[in-house]
Amino acid sequence: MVTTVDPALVKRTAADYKSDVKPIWCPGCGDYGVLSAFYKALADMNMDPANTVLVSGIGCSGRFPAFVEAYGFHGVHGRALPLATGVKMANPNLTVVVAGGDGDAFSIGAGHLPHAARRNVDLTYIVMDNQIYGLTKGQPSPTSPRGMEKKAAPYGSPDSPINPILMALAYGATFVARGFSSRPKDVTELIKQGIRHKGFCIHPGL
Ligand SMILES: Cc1ncc(C[n+]2csc(CCOP(=O)(O)OP(=O)(O)O)c2C)c(N)n1
Ligand SMILES: [Mg+2]
Repeated sequence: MVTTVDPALVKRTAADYKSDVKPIWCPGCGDYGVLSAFYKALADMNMDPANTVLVSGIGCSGRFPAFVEAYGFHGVHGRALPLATGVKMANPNLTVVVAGGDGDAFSIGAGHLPHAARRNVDLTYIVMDNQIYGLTKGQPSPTSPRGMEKKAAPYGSPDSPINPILMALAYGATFVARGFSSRPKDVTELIKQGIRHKGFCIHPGL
């Protein structure tokens, strides 16, 4: 006999949102803290995976959708916001969360931020800002501190970093918050507030 259960009556736990794909981030990476905070936020809100979509660009952080038991779209570098805007326009009933890195958000994809903000698209954008291009082995990003020495910047990063919070506020984002991955309880609360917020919200931080 087939019985159907109203999805709203199912009480999910954080473990229910873990996919079969295991993260292969470097040991100690703050991305793990954001991911576990995200599972917890989904569980606290009892989100229905069938109505939840994760969209990302490219980067270590761009692998986020693969680790979550929900719909996902791993797009191309810097184009997560236009993809997510399209998903939300096609079905406004979906909860659409965008995840990505500081390079994806503030470098190659920076041109999309002001437009997502001014249109106040109902998206939650989680930027995992590790102040570096992680996936490609450590080139300076727009948020790298001045003077940061790496193999790809042997004389130190010569440029001053941007301030993503000020940038998001200047663009008119209607919810802006910053968390720290080593404080997952705080990050969980911020993610929940962001998802509940009707409009564009951005969480740069790691
Ligand atoms: C069009 C294009 N340009 C460059 C790359 C190479 N690339 C892949 S990831 C990346 C930077 C990722 O940095 P970030 O967004 O900060 O993510 P992280 O890996 O640090 O999480 C770059 C430059 C690419 N994949 N596609
Ligand atoms: Mg990065």
